Amino acid sequence: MDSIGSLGLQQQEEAPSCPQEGLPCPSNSSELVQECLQQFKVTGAQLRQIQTSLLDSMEQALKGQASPAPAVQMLPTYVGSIPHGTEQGDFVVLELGATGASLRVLWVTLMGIEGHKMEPRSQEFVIPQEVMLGPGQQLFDFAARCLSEFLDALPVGNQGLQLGFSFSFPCHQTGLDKSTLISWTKGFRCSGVEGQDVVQLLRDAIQRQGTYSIDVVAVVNDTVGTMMGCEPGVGPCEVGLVVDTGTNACYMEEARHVAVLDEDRGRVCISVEWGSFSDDGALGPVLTIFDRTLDHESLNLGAQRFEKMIGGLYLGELVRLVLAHLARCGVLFGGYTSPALLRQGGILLEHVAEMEDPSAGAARVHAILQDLGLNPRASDAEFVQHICAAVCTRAAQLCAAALAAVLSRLQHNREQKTLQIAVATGGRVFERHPRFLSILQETVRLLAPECDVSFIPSVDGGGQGVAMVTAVAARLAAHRCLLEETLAPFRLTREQLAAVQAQMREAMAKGLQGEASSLRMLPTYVRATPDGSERGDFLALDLGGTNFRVLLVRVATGGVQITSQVYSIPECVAQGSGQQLFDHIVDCIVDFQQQQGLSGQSLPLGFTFSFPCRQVGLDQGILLNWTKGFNASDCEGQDVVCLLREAIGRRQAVELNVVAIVNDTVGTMMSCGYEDPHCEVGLIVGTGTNACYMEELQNVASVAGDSGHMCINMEWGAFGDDGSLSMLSTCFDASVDQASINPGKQRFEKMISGMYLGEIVRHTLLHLTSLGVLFRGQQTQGLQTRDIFKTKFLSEIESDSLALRQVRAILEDLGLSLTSDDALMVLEVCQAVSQRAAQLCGAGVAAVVEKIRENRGLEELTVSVGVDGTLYKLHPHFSSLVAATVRELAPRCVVTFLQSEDGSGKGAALVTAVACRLAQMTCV
Ligand code: 0WK
Ligand code: BGC
Ligand code: BGC
Repeated sequence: MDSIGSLGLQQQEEAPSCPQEGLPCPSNSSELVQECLQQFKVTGAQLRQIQTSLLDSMEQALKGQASPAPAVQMLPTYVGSIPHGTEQGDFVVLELGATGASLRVLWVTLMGIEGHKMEPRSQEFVIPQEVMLGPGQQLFDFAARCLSEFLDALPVGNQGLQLGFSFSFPCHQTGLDKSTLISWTKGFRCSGVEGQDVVQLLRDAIQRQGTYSIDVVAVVNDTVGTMMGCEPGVGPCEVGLVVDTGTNACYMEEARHVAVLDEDRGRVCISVEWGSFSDDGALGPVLTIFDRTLDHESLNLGAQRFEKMIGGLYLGELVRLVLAHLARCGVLFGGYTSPALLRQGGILLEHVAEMEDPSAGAARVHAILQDLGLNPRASDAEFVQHICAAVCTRAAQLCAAALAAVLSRLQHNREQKTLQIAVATGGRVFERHPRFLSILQETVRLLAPECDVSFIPSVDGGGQGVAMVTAVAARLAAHRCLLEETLAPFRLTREQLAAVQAQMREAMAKGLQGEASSLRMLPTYVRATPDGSERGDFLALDLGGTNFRVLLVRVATGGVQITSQVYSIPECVAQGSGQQLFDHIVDCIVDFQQQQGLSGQSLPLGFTFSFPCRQVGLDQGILLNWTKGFNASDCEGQDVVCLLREAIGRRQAVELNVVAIVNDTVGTMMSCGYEDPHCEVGLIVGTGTNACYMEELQNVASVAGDSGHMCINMEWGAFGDDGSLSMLSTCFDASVDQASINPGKQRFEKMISGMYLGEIVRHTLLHLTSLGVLFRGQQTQGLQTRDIFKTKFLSEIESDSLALRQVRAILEDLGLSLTSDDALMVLEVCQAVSQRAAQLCGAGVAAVVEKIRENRGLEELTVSVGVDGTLYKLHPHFSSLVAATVRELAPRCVVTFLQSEDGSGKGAALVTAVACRLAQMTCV
């Protein structure tokens, strides 16, 4: 183990003077030795106290408690997933800090096949003392030189190399490759590094060295490398424990418990940094005068108190301080001391490990003490062995108490009565010290009896593990690139959205003039929004959305009362014959009338028919084409009011007075207009999507008259059917369109509405799976099933309150087994698809409100938009994204979005009521 210098202790020569301050010299030697040994005895109660207090500090730190500052730091490491075992490739690993005054460079080849392993090549470099205490740049330049020297010996040519940086000091990580040093420990004290991003410092040094192109992909704490280097097949190690020059542990914590992460999904590896644990209440009673002396003479006074009782850098020193004390008291070595005994760092871990090793025997102890310039008597050797054992036993017990705290935390997280867990161990105290592990195991069994712990020595000090993290980081980075590449076409720029807005304006103008346009701009013969004077009972039908509804709408002074009944339209009816469909509709009406005791009454009926109809009157609508999965025969080109009346006619004893047919956008506008007269736009974003608005009659070429207004059903679902949106269309949109029953049609709708978003996501997930980015490249039957990924899943997955496990549950129901990275990527795909939909919808609304503003030559327009549709109403972010896009693209319009409470059935009844009122006025 390291020389005195690297012990992190200040240089001091100790004068062979009287016994140490505060310690009486008792009468006989063994009593004094016993007295010293006693000091290192830690009781079960004290260990439990330390375990409990450390657990409290861990929980305080996880919660982000600032004051009092928790005794441990609990640093997130951005390592969220355990290796697949499929990681492969060649990686360079640079280890700095784990083993004190040396750094190690490794070349690790991961075979990517479980259990297949190539022995890493490595080289160790001793770090000169002045480099450990000098300027930071010097240290990183030293590291970069060692890297080159190591690579010079290997046939690497000028290939780009990926490097994993094992940096064993407390760091704030803000990414797998971004880490700021909090404070040096273990004898390092370079200037200009604390508070800096050590990855950048290494990158700069490698740059300055300029010999190899090395990409520093990941930085990890040595405990993480140890945990990740766990022999495959042993079952994932979820704790990494290092006792080398310093000591520390990491473990997999639930991300939702880590306040700083603000992530409620998956697990994340936390570096506990228990070396800084210093709760006086718990540690005070076990701290000896020797611990205080050691700390007092250390480079970092008062810091890393717990580490200074366990770390290999300090065990030798503690033994030395005890031996020096006992020698001065004349109890050992005949009261003779030697320069080595009085010199800090004179006794190293190796010495202690050997001297304590029962197999070493007294002869070996003698030899070591003689090497230290001492002339031991027979009894001295035995005493020295006891003292070594006492110091190391305490270290192992304290380490066990800390580990037991971590195990209790895991047990708490897993809500398991008994916890079965594998702990990866690393560090030369484990390798060199004969009994450290067994004492640790024994004490853990005492302190955490319900935990079944298997200790797995890490194969090569964590090098393999660091390469694993680097491979995972490289894989995640590569997957992230592929994910970004795949999602980039969904990320629309302001310019692209403004272009959609302008194109829509152009298509609107052409449509209104009756010129060729993908926007039909259909007059609806609704000339005014309700003025509140409407009265009466009306029947209303609402066909075309998720549900078919029959409604009784009572419009009275006190407002509007609605009684409604939802009926299903089976796919076979929606795609059967027209006669069958309209007979089914009449069946529902009759059923509703019977239920409401309206049989035989012929109430005025308003028919919300949410499909493109060329209206030639309020009660005449020629169906232009079906959309949204409807495809009943013999309807397109027909007047659907006639089809309904014929169906009524086929049904004996039913009389219905069909007064108006309205589109659901119109019904929604009217319904909201009843409350807010500014409501002059109707918007549907549900199964399908569409909008209507009040246009100046003079601008509607197909309708006579040039004063007043006419509500125009834009049928914007068909926008882009002329190819004008092809620059935005992705291959996934094309797949969805080709698989639809109306390929080439409703292109705008197929990028926005609920019937299609789930399918766009499914096709995108299939593509990412084929790239190996998702689900380990495993294509599942589930994911290949059409319409299996419902659009409502997007709303659920994107909801802020949903933890990752629920996202996982949705996907596992689809037969997908996935990692948290997968689930996070599925979330990003959903976000990209729904965001594009909302922005396109926003660009459409911006085009409409700007048209109204310009129609009226207003500087600024205040207008409300009545909205309905499941996607708009249920998706957690859709509505706010639409509003934000409208604010961006139509800054001179103050737009209020009114969510329709009663659906468009009420609107249809109001249109009917207006028609009846106007009809009465013309009769009078
Ligand atoms: C409810 C309206 C109905 C419209 C539907 C659209 O009453 O007219 O068609 O919203 O939303 P969807 O049910 O398709 O999600
Ligand atoms: C450092 C830890 C490291 C441990 C073991 C401690 O001094 O603060 O980051 O994991 O030593 O090397
Ligand atoms: C139809 C429109 C309807 C919209 C919303 C579209 O598929 O063509 O008429 O307004 O869906 O339901």
